[in-house]
Amino acid sequence: MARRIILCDGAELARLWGRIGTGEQEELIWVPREDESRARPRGFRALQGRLSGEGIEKLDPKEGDEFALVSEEAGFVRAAAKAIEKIAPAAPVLVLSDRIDPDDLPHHACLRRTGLRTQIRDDIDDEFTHLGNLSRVVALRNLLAPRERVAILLQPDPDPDGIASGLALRALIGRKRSTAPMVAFGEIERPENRAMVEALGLQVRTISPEELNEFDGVALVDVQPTVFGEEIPARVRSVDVVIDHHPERSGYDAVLRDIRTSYGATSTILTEYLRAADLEIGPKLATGLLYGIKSDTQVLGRETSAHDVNAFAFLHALHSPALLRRVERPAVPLDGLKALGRALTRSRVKDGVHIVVLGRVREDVIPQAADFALQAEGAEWAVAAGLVNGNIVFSVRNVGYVRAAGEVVRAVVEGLGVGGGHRSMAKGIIPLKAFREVYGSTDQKRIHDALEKAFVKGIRRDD
Ligand SMILES: [Mn+2]
Repeated sequence: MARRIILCDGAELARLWGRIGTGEQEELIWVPREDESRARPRGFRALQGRLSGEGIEKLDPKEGDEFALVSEEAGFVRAAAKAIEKIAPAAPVLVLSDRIDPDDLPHHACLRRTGLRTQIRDDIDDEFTHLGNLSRVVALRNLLAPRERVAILLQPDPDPDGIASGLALRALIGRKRSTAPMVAFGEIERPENRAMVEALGLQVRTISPEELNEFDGVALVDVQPTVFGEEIPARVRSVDVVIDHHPERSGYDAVLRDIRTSYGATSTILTEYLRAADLEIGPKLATGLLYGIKSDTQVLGRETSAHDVNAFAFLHALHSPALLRRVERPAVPLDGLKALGRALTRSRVKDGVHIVVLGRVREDVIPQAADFALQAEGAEWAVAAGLVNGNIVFSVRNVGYVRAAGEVVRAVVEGLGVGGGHRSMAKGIIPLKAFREVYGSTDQKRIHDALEKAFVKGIRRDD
């Protein structure tokens, strides 16, 4: 087990540490002061010859060990940091001090400062978690800094979690769109995802796998290389960085890999990175990450970890509610609203199901119409359907405590089209041709009645 080597400057601070209580990973070292009595604080080893002697070498740090310096003297911290750098150049250092001015801290590749008496045990554990994240950020920056052009590769049809994570990674490595563009092998297709990039003024470039060779650094967020299938070029099989929360896959190389499958969103990992690095998070980035977590966890529903909740709370204080509203409720074209108006004059709530058939509309109108239709009194389910490119596209919403929407949609489209989704949201697509073959016509009344019948049946099944 990796150690936390705690160096306390003098017996008084050592005793204070002892009173706070010690963790089992901690190795307690007392650095006696010149004028100090020989009485060794309980639980501590004395560092013979102070920081300059052989004592420090005998600590024999291993990879993964971390240090803490407990002191109120900048001189001690500087000397200790220097001594540690000699025996363990890569080891992270946590400085615990209430009085040292941050400007007086030594320059060190991975050093974090926090309070001392102001801390309680849980906070110290948290700080080590931040330090662990900072170590990853430092490694990430060291790896990517010399690369001229870095591709931030997202999954095809990137979703809000991937897009926000890409934006955060770019901020972490201090790049702009020109030197670290977000790229994907497919267009952003889902209207909700397009709404996000439009509202936040982002760009995701669609590239071919071969175009990846134009970059001298490749970082994947919210996706792992083997997702792209067997035909992927070598450049994607051996990348620089992979940060993801999906199940770990094999069959590829990454210099830095951070896969956290217990997390509900990659945006949570990146939020922890940003926090650990003490980077200022503007409202745009905070809103993107907040929405990334919100959409990947179905608003902190299933498969949400305490990390996601913490990150969400942290981002919530920084995000822009106006911007979030624009992402979640993008502008609806007037003819879309009029189509909804006409559909509502004909709609009814039957057995808790509210169906609105919009006719020909822009696709992004459909999910918003479904959200709105769910507000009808007595409705537990809402289905909004529209005609898009020769298909009947429909969005489904429910109140959450009923059957899973994705399940019902799969039953409804069986043998006709494709569909799926989550507990309270789902989407289905039925080609008009397939619908006509089964129902004889594709007029709006026929679509309404067919969907109503299929949904009522699908929802009541096995009840
Ligand atoms: Mn994700």
